[in-house]
Order: sequence, then C-alpha cells, then structure tokens
Amino acid sequence: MRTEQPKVIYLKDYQAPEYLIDETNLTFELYEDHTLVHAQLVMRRNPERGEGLPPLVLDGQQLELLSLSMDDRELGAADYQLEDSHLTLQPVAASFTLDSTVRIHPETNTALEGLYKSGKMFCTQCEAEGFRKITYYLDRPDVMSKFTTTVSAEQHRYPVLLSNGNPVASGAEEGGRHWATWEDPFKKPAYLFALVAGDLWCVEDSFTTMTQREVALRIYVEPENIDKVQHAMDSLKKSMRWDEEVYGREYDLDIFMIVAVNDFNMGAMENKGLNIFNSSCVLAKAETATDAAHQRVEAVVAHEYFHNWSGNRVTCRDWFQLSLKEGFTVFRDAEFSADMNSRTVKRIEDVAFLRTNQFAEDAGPMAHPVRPDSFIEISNFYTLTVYEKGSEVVRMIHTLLGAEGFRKGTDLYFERHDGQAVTCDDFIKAMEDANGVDLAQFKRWYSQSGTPRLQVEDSFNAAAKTYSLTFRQSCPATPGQKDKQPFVIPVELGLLDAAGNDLPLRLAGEAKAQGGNRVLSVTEAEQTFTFVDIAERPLPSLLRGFSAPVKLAFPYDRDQLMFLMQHDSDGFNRWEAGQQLSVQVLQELIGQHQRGEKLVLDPRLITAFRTLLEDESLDQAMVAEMLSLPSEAYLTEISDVADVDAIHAAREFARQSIGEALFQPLLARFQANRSLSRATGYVAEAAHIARRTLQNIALSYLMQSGKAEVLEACLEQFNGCDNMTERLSALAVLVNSGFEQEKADALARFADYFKDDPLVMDQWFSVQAGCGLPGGLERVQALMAHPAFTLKNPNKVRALIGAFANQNLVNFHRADGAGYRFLADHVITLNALNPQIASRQLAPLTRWRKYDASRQQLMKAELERILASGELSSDVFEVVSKSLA
Ligand code: TYR
Repeated sequence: MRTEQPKVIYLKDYQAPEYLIDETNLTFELYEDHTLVHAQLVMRRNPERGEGLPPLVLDGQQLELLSLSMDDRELGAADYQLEDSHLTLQPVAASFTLDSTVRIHPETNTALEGLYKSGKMFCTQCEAEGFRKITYYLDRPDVMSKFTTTVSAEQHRYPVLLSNGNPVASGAEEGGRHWATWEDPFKKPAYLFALVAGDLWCVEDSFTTMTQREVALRIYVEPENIDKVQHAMDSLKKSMRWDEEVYGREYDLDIFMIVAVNDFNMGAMENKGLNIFNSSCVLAKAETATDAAHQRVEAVVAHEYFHNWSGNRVTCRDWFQLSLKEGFTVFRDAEFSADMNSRTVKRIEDVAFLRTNQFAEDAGPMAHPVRPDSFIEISNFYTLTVYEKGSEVVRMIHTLLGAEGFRKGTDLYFERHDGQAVTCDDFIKAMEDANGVDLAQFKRWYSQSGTPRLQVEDSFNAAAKTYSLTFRQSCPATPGQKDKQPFVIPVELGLLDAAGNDLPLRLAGEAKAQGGNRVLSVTEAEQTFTFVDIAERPLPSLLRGFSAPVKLAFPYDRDQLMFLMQHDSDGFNRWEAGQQLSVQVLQELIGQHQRGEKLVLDPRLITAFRTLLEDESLDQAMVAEMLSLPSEAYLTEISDVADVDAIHAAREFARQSIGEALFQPLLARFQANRSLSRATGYVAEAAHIARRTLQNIALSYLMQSGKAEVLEACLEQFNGCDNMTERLSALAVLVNSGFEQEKADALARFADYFKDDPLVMDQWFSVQAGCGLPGGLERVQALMAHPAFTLKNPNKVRALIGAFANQNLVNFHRADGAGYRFLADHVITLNALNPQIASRQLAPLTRWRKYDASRQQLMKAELERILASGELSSDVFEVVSKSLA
C-alpha cells in the first residue's frame, strides 16, 4: 500500500529519460515462499538529454533489495538512497552495467500486478506499471530494451517455463529444478515483459506468413481446459491473415504463444510473443460458452495479436498516449469482427455499448479526453474513453480519408515509427503526410472531453427545389474544461424520397450529384448545407453507421421513424430509428408512471415489431437487434434525472405488452428456430447464431405471458439443448420468471453439473445478479457465501458484484441505500486486496449526480465513508476524490 502522498502527473511535464537501458538480462528463481530476481541492466546516459551525469532514479515497489553493484563494484547503503518507490544512485560513467538482486513474494500478491500466482501457476502482468514490482528499473514505455530471461523452478510443479521471444537454451539443475532461457530480439518497454511457469498443456498449430515463413502457434492452458482451445486457435489464424491482407502487417517472431490464466484484472495482455489472457477470453466450446462468448474470444485474440504492430513494434512514448495503441487497436479488432461476422450487427452492438457506457463516463466526474492531460493512477485510465471513444476517433479518420487514404496513412505510420515510442500527434502526422491533408482541427477529439451535441434542423423550399440542413454543435462543460472549440464531425447521410429511396445528392455549387449517400464535414458551431434538385420534401437519414460519437437530435415524429425502420438503405440507421421510436414510447410510459397514470403503450411500437417479425426475408440477427428495447442503463444515461423505478416499470410494462400482443408471431419464430436447433444440433455459423439470438429474445418476451405452454417450451430448451447459448438463455428466462420451483430446480441442476467449471459458474452468478425481481440484494448477498465465490478472483467479483451494480439498476438503487452500502463495503475490502478491481467496481457510485436528491445523499455518504475508511490505494483515492469534488 502507498505511503507517499498520491501525486498528480501531467502530460506537460513529460521529459525524455535521463538514462537508457540497452540490454536487460533477467534471472528468476521461483520458490513456493519467495522469488529471487537478478537483473543485469546495460545502461547509458541518454545523449538526447545532454552532458553531465544526473542521479539515476529507478522505479521499484515492494522489493526487498538484497544486493546491488555497478560495473562489478558492490554498492553499500551509503551509495544509494532507498525510498518506497524509488532507488536513487549516482553513476560515475556515461555507460555502465547495474546488477541487482531482489526478493519478491508472488505467492501473496493479490493485486495481480507484477509477478503473481494464479492458482498453481506463476504469471505476470506488467502494463502499465507492474514491472517495478519485479525489479528496480526505468519503468516507462519510452525506455526500450532487448530482454533475455532465464526462469528456474521446480521441474515437477512447473514443467513449462515461458518468456518473451524465442527459446534459446534449457537444462536441468540440482534438486529437481530446471531452467529455460528466452531471448527477445525486439527492443521493448518493460510493460511488454512476460513470464509464465506452470503445469500447462498446449495446443499447437502453425501459420505460414505472407513471405512464407512458418510460425509456431501455441495456446497453453491448464490440462482440464485443453478441449476449449480450438476456437481461439482458429481466431488467431484468421487474425494473422487479416492483418496481412488489410494492413500489410506480418508476424515477426518464429513463435507466438497465448497462455490462459484464471485470475486476471482485465481481458488480456499483448506481451511480445507471449500473450497472457484472462481464461474467459480464450476458452470456448459450445457446451460451456455462449455465442457471444465465442465472439468475444475471437475479438480479444485479434485485439492482442494486432497489438504486435499497433502497440509493440510502434509503442507509446508515455501513458498519456495510451489511446495511440488502444483506440487504434480497438478500431482494428472491430473491423476484423465486422469482416468475420455481420458488419451491421457488430456496429449496432458497439454503438449501443458506447452510448450507454462511454457517454455516461464522458458526462461524469471522471470525464477525460481521449488523450488525458493528467492522472494520479494510470490504471484508472484504461477507460471506455481511451479505448472505445479512441476507436471512434480513428474510425472518423478512416471515414474522412476513405479506406485507401487511411491505409496510406497507416503504412507511413508503421514505416516511419517502427521500433519507436511515439505520440498520438505522430499518428495524426502520418495520416496528414500520407494524404496531404490538415487535421489540426480534427485533433480536438484528442484534447477535449465530453460528448458533443449536434442539433439538426431542416427546411425545404418547394419553389427553389432546395433542401437545407442546419447543424449546430456544442459540447457540455467537463471537469477542467469549461469552453470547447468546434469539432470536425463527419456526418454520413442520405435523403429518402416518399418511396424510401435515396435521392441523388448534389450540394449547391456542385456540378453533378454524388451518389445517394455521402459524408459531410461539420466543422463550425453552426453550419448549413443546401441540396439542390430536390422536388419533394425528403426525410433525412442522419449519421449513418454512427459516423461520429455525438448525440444527434432531429425532431422525427413516430411515423417518420417507422418509415426509416423499414426503408433506410443503411442497416445501422434502420436499427437506430427503431431505438428512437422505442425511446419515445418508453419515455412516454415513464411520464405516465411518474404522474400515477395508467400505462398505455403506443400501438405503433407493436405494429413496427409485428412487421419485423412477419417479414421472413429479413436477416434474423437484425430482427433480434431491432426487437431489443433500449436497456435501463441507456434510458438512465439519456435522462437528466434518472427515475430508476419509473424506468424499470415502463420497460417491464412494454415488454409485457409486446409479449402479449405479439404472442403468436413470437411463438412461431421461437418454435421454428428451436426445432431447427434440435434438428441440426449446435452449428457455430453466423446464420445459426442469428437464429439462436432471435429464438432467445422471442422466448424472453413469450415468458412474460406466464403461460404454462411457454414454461414447458423453456424447460424443454433448458434440458434438451446441446449448447450454452440456449441453456443460459433458458435459465435467464426462468430466473426472471415467477415459476419459483422450476427456477430453483434449474439453478440447482445447472450449478451441480457445472460446479467445476469456473467460467460457467461466473455466468450462473451473473444471471442471478442481474435479476430485477424484488429481493435482488438479498439474493446477491446469499450468493457471496457460495463455495464457488471468492473476492480474490476478479471474474467472480465482476460476475456477481459488478453485474448487480451495473445491470440490476432497480435493486442496486433501492431507495434505502442498502445497495450502495453493499457496494461500498466490498470496495473497502477490495481496496486492500486488489486496488484496480476496487476502483473499477466503484464506478456506479460515482454517477450520483444522475439521481434524485435522496439517492444522491446516500451515494455521496458511501463515497465519503470509503474515503475515510483508512489507507486508500491511489486507484481508489483518485476515483473517490474526483467524484466528490
Ligand atoms: N493492453 C491490454 C489490452 O489489450 C489491456 C491491459 C491493461 C491488460 C492493463 C491488463 C492490464 O493490467 O487492452
């Protein structure tokens, strides 16, 4: 735990390092009750920083220094200064070799940063600043070094010893121990270092690169999981091919390894040649993982693989530039997933996620630019803003430059900066230079926080046959940023005629029409575009494909939205029209509930849904997306003051009404799809995934009826299916129903069957944690005592506490504040165990400004209680103090 005062670190204070580390030679001796780390660092004065030899300040935390020498001269306590997180000494020559030995305790490391034990294996997590918990070092991404690593451990317990790069030597030692040496020929920052030791099995395959080099591919898992690796392997090979085809990027080592670990703070980590993954992002087979989980594995495998170029070969100069690698890599993995699956569905899912969660972050106390200006704890900045909004910013560049121009830009970026640690400005500069464009104003997306609003008005002049769209942009104040300058907002749009076709688009002043779909650049606070040759008033389809991460407002009426739902040539905007229609209808119900009136659902929503269900020609995945009502979390995000109970009541009422009114067509869709599932068994293809999604959403509406025949169908699916997608959906539907006996039986049978599979048990916890029926908190509290639950495993914390606080809004926001107290209690416990997880779980409490006065009071009181609870990690301290400010 920290004893030095938390310090704010500013981007404007960046300075290149005083010293460089050309070579890093590490030896790890792993034992059950401690580990010895010997580090030999070949160092020199950074010529960029000029003459003279300033003190050398190394980072180091929780290290027990056993010996230190410089150029073979043993240093004593008088030769250096040792503080909580630094070791300072005075070099006497411009080049020198520093040798140190430290003792560390991976066996008691519950923070899961640095070297730690997950179950029986040793593993590491060094991003962002974990390497300083392994040895004294210049732990910053602009210090890049060539690593050679020797690992020694007991042979019997740890037959597999891995590190970055290529294996170069190995052998046996006295006393049943053995060792292996790995050499990574590529210079890298310490955050990409990795080590694994364990009793692991691997699935092996190979990949032939575009220049015909053979690369060995290995995925290591604990023996019981060896049958759940094929999907990740297939995903890896697809990713490697895709990166060659779309970006011209080839893999560079002879071997690429992935290791699955159960205890991991995030999704996965792109360590050079040795990716370490949360097992939830590697392991997948039909019987234990849903379709969504399979798609997540595919996306995360791709994401980490793509980092080999966007992150490793070209890395970040400092942590303020995190989005340089993360925003870009999220964009790359999203496009990969779009190419492998349905492009429109992928976009819908990503946008729904962004608007619900990132927009909330952008409107809250932790709002920060894609490239932050300051932080206390960098771990707190692995955010939706840096990742998802960062990806949207890269997508906008792609939209503005076109696919070819974008590729020219990335080619130049990789060529110019290979082997360097660079900034977001360097990325933009490569885009500018490759395309001869000026992106100076566009760069505001990196420096201004908050979600821009874009108000649109139209006017039609029948006599002149012109149609004008006026855009007004603004951006609300965010912490530290009161006034904002206009952004460059690419607005992709079309104009629909009365038959629903895209009109040819010609702007005033242009010689001829340029297609029926185009991108306008809105660059001013207020700007009007006038289209000519428009004979009748069109209906605009705006921000197609969600071409910019903004809140767009245009005064559509419900009939117009229904028209767009059916006719828009852009699939994303067909969905978006349906969402806007649902939002209008739900907001009306929320108002009725608040006024104590009888709830009446606008029948147009039913009509729109019926049309979707009855049209057999539509893509079933799209139908399923369009039948999904906006979540309670999204309805909260778009409210000024969120009335949790009214939102829940309104949405439940709508679901109930839809289930009743459309019982027959829903049942028809459900039965047809369930019969097909029975006939074919599980098929992992897009068309079948789409079918199952629609089947399951239909089932959840049908169950609202409470009819015995639906219960029977649900139980048949639960018991008779051969895959987790159908089984978990049936379980979720039962859990949310009033059939108490069947629910209890299904939960018990499921847990009994899957008790030894922690990832399946996570899903079992989540389904119950998300159940909005009364008594949610008590159910979650009871589940915390379940033998499969532990606060030490981040996946468990997320599955139970996280799912409850983020997805079960009516129960979490109970008027008496018991949900808040529950969360705060666990944040306080987790603060001591795992600060990163504690700080992330805290997020729902930081959103207190969204709620009524009484809930605000209760939430703030819990934040204050956390602040006063004793010694806080910098992670928790930063989030709590900023959200109370
Ligand atoms: N760089 C990882 C990614 O690909 C994220 C990560 C960050 C993982 C910090 C672990 C960690 O501790 O997104």
